[in-house]
Amino acid sequence: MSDARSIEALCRRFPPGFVWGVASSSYQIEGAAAEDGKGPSIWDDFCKRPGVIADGSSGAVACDHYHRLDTDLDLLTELAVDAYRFSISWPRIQPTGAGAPNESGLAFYERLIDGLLRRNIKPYVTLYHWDLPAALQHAQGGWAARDTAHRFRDYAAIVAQRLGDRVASFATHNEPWVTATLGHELGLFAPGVRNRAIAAQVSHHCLLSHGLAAQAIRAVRPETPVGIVLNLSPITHATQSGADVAQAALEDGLLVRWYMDALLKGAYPADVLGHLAADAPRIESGDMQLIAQPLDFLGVNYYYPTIAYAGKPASPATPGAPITDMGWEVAPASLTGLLARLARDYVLPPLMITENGAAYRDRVENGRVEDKARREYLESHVRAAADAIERGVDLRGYFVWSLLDNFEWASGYDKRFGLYYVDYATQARIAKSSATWYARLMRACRLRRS
Ligand code: IFM
Repeated sequence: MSDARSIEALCRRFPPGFVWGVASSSYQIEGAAAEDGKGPSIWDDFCKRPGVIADGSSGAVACDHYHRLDTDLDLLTELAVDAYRFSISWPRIQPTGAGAPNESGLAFYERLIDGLLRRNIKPYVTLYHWDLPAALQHAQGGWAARDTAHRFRDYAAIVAQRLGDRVASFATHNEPWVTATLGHELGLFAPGVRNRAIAAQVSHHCLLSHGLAAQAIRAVRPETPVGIVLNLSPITHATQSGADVAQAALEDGLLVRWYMDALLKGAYPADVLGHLAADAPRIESGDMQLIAQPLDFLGVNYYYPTIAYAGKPASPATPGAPITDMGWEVAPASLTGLLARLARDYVLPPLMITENGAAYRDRVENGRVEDKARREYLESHVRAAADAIERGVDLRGYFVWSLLDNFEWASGYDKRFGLYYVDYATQARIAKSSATWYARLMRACRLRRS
């Protein structure tokens, strides 16, 4: 089949209203870390600690997106996507995490949203993608304090009031497991705490803040869909040994069921509570009902499957399997399996794949970036998403991570996920061949709808 025919055939496997997009996050691309009244975030602080970021870098400049907004939005037009998922930097809106909003911060996101709407692109807003105002961390221990959930509710209300009339949806949190576990148990991400009990409490406060924010948004904008985004991975056991099987069940509890059960069943899984024992979070009466209020959508970020081993850390790849530059296994069928499993085990709201993508060692040659491996990764995962729909999963959207190469947290700038290559010395953007392919897919899918 010719390339054009195969792209058209792929589009036909998705329903007409399916939302196609790309995603990014504030700290990873914006830069302008201390401009126009923005307060410092915990990532601004964390990056100053020696040794925590692989290349010693930070998001202080990143892709300089804050100063290149219009030309970056033009890239979205070039890609012909329906939607752009981005996050709002809380410390741009409330520099200390409380009190009156910073008008310049709101104005930036107003410009972003209006720029999208002018280009006929739907704004998918995430309220928290890890850049907590540092003042909340210093004053009260950040997410370890219950009060931070209330501060988040106030921030959400400000954003909903000011921008909510023009956004397609609000996601409260991006990947609360990362905030809790990488940020507070393993200490690999900001704020760099290593304490399992604090991590468990943080996960509860993030979920609680999701519930409070959802209520606040709905009070102001009852028509705007509200959801949350989780990083989910199917967990398999390395061998059939009882110990590996038990470890896989526990890992699934910690990563998947802890969040899914709380949000969709209103209770934390008993086996994980038992495992945490004295480190389990303090839960006040009414918390679980708040957390489990109806979701308008659930965002799933999928990258790789997880292999569990008794007595050693889980691995993001089966030995010998093809991997990306992150060391993550390329396993599209695991995406189909994951979505089908969620649909089997839960009464779900509509699902969106809010992130999927791959880092590879891109090289610019003669002004071009030929990233065949990324294109194949994306195409195989889009096919896997279609397989899930054909198996009955109510999947409504797919977003590539990411629009641009960007600051990949503790890995710094060495890992490139973008459809557009960023030359950080000049801030030039170069469309990779995967961008050209994705734009063709977008145009073909758009034609079907018109
Ligand atoms: O870059 C991150 C993003 O911030 C959250 N999800 C996973 C991506 C790749 O690691």
